[in-house]
Amino acid sequence: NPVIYLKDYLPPAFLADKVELTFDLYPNQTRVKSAIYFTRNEKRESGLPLELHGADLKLISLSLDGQSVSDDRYVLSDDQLVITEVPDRFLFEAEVEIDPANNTSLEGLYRSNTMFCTQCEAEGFRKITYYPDRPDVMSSFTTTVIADKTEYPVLLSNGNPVDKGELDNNRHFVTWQDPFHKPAYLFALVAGDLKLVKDSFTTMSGREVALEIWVEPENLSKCDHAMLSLKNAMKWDEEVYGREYDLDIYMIVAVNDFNMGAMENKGLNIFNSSCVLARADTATDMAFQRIEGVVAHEYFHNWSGNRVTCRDWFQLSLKEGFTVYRDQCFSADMNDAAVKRIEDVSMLRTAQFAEDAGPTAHPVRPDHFIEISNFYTLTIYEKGSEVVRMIANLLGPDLFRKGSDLYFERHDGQAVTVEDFVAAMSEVSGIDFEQFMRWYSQAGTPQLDVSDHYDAETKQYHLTIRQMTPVTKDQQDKLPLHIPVKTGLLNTDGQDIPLILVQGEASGQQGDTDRVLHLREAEQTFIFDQIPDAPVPSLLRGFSAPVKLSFPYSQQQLLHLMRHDSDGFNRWDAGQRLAVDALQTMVSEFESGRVPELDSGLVEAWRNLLGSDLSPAILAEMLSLPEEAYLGEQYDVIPVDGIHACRRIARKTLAQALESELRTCLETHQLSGPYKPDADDIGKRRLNNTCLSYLMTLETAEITERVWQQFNQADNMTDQQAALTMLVHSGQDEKAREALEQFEQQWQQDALVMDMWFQVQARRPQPDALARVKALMSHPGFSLKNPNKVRSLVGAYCGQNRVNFHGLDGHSYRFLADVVLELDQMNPQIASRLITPLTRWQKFDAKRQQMMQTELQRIAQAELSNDLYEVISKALP
Ligand code: B3K
Ligand code: ZN
Repeated sequence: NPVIYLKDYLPPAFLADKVELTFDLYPNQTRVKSAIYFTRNEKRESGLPLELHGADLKLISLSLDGQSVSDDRYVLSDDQLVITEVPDRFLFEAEVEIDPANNTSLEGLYRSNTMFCTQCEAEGFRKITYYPDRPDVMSSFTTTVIADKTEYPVLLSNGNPVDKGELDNNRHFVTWQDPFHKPAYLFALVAGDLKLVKDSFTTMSGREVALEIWVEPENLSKCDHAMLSLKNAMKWDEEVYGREYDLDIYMIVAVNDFNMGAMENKGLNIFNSSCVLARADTATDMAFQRIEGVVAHEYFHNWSGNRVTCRDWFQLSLKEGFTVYRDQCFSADMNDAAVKRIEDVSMLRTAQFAEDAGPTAHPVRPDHFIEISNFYTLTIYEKGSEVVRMIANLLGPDLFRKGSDLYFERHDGQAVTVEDFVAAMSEVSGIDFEQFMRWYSQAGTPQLDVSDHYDAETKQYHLTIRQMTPVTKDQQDKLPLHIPVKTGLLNTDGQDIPLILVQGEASGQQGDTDRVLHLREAEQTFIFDQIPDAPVPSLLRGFSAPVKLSFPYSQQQLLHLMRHDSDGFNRWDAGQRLAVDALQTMVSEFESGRVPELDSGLVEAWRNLLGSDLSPAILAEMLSLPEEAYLGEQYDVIPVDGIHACRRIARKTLAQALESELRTCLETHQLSGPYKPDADDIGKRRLNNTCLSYLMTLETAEITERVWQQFNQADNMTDQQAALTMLVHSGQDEKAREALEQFEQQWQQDALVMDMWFQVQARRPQPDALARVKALMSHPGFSLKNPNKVRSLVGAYCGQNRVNFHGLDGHSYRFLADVVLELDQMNPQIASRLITPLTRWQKFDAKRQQMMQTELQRIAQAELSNDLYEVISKALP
C-alpha cells in the first residue's frame, strides 16, 4: 500500500487540451470510447512516457494519431497504462469495457436502482476510462451518451446539450459539451427514467439560467425546498461574493445510493436523495436545513472548487474548508445566525475534536496519505472552515471580499494551492500570515489555559493565556499558533466594559467592547486599563478559534455570563459549562458508588431560562444538556455508563423541579397554520419537543398520551419523528412497539422516512438494542449495499448509542468488525468510515481497550481495501 507524499508533487508530464467521450450504456457491458488531445507539458523534462490511470477496465483498443499501438510500446498494470515514445502532441484514442451493474463501490460509473450515475471525486474517473486522473489536468469535455430509449429516456452530462438523435435498436443519444476546462473529478453522467422539476434564475447580468431537478417519478412532490434553496444560494453568492453562475443550465439529480451527501460536478450536481428530497410530512426540520445547506454548498463550489480548483488532493481543504465556510454563512443569513453557530460548533467540538485526538488525526492540509477517500473528514471540512473563518475575521468583511475577488480573478481556470488563497488574503490586507500557516500543517486541537488577575490599585486587569497543542500520531513537536481570541469584559451589572489594551496585540479600536486578542506566544499576558471593578471575562466570543479553552469560572460567574453576555454564543456556552460541571460532579459520585444528585444551582439556572424572554430557538439550545459524546470528550478515560446514567438522572431531576414551567413553556409556543420550515417555526417546534421530552422522563400516563396524540396527529415529520423517538426511547415497551408498527405501516414505501425508523431503533438506550439492530439487518427495507441504510442502522448504533455499543460483553465490537469486513468487499469507502468508533479505543478503560484492539487485530488479518487498511494500520496499538 504505497504512501503518497505532498513533497513529491510534480506537475503532469502531459496536458489534455480536449476530451471526447462516447458511452454506449449497458448494465454489464458498457463501452467507453475516448479521444484525448494531449500536449507535452513544458514544465516537465522531455521524453517522459504517457502515464494514464485506470482501474477495473477491460482494454478493447488503443491508438495514437490513428495508428494502433504495438504491444511492446505500452505496459498495462492494475492501476496504470504507460505508453513510451510518444510525440509532443498527439491524439490518444481508446475503447474500454466496464461493468456498472457490479460496481458496488459507488465510485466511477454505477447503477442506483434502475439508473446509471457517476461519482468521480476524488479518483473515480479512472474506473471509467484511462486518463491522467489528477486535478491539475483540466480539459474541455464533449460527451455522447447512448442508451435504450425506453429504459433511459433521460441522458445527462456536464455543460450544454448540443446534439441528440435516434439510433437503431430502440436506442438514442444525446451529446453534451462543457466549455469550461475542468479536472476529471468533476465529470458526471446520468441516464434513467427521470422526471423534471423546472425553474429559472436570472443572474445579476441578466442571463437566464434553466434550473432543473431530476428525480424518480414518485419524488416529484419533494423538490420545492431544494429548488428554493438553489435560487437563494445563487442570489446570495452574487450579493455576498459577487459570483455569477456561468452555464445556461444547472441540473441536480437525486440518487438513492450515494457515498456522501452530494457532488458538485460542473453543471450536473448528483445528490444523495436525502439531501434533496423533502416534504413537510416526510422530512424533519433538520433535513430541510441540511438540504438548504448542501444545495448551497454544491452550488458555491462552482467558484470555490470548479472555476478555481485544487492542484493536488493535499489541497482538498482549499475548496472544502472555504466552501463549508461559505455555506455556513449562507445558512446563518437564511436562518437564526446564533443557533447556526451553536450547531456548527457543537459538531466541531464533539466530532472533529475527537478526530483530532484520535489515531487518524491529520492537519487541515495533510502531507501524506494512502487513500485520499479517507481524508474527506471533519478536519478537512469543518476545521478547514474554521481556519477560513479566522482569516475572514482577521481581515473583516470588506477586505475578505477583496481578497476573495482577487483569489477568484487571479486563479480562474487554474488548479492552485492553499498558499495561493492565503497570498490573496495577505496581499489585500497587508497581514502577515506566516505563523498563521501552521493552522494548515499542524494537527491536534490547541488547548488554551487562561488565568486572570485584577489589581484594584492600578485598576488594571491581566489576562494570561497559555497555549499548548498536544502531540498527535505523526507529529511530536508542536509550535505556538497565531490564535485570535475575541474577548469582552462584563462589569457587575452585566454590561460590556470599553476595552483599553495597554499590553498585547489586538484588532479593533481602543474603547471597543469586543477586542480580538492576538495570541502568538506559548504564554502571553494582555493588560486592560481603566477597569473599575473585577470583571467577568467573556472569552473566545463567537468561538473565534477552534480550540479548547479553560478558565477557572465560578458558578456565579457562569450564571452572570448566561444572563448578560452580549455575545449569544458565549451566553449559551456559559450554560453548557455550568451543565458540564454539574454532570461531571454527578459522574464522580456515580463512580464512587454514591447516588448522584444534580446541583440545585443548575436547576435554578434552567428555571431562569424558562422565565426569560429568549427566542424559542435559543431557549431550546440553552435548555439542552450537553450530549453524551461531548461529555465524553471532557475525559481522558470516558466513563460511558456514568455519563449515560447521570445525564438521564439530571434530565429527570430538571423535569420534576420545573414541571410547571415546562408545561407553561409548551402552552405558550404552540404553532398554528400550515408547516413552514422557517427559523421561527423551527425554533418553536424545537422548543416544544425539548420541553415535551423533559416531561416524558416523568413517565406519567398523561404525558405519554399527549406524545401519542402528537405522534398520530402531527402534520409534519419533525413532530411525528420527535414523538416516535420519545415513545421508543422511553421504558414503555408496549407503546414503543405499537408506535414503530404504525410508523412502518404508514411509511414503508418511503426509503428516506424508513431511514429514520431504523435510526430511532438503533439509538434506543434499552439493553436489547444490539439484538434488535441485528434483527433489523434482515428487514426487507435494509440493505448493506445502500450507504444511507448502513449509516441509519449500523452507523447510528455504533456511533450514537454509546452505552450499548460499549457494553462490557464486547458483543457490539465484534458485531461492528463483522459488518465492516463484509462491507469492505463491496464498498471500501463506507467500510473505512464505519469503523471509526472502534479506532477510538485510547479513550476507554483497559477492559474495553483490550476488546476493541482484539477486533481491530482480527480485521487486520483479512485482505483489506486500501481505504480500510490505512485506517486500521493507524488505529492498531
Ligand atoms: N466534493 C464532494 C465530496 C466527494 C467525496 C469523494 N469521496 C462533496 C462536497 O464536499 O461537496
Ligand atoms: Zn464540498
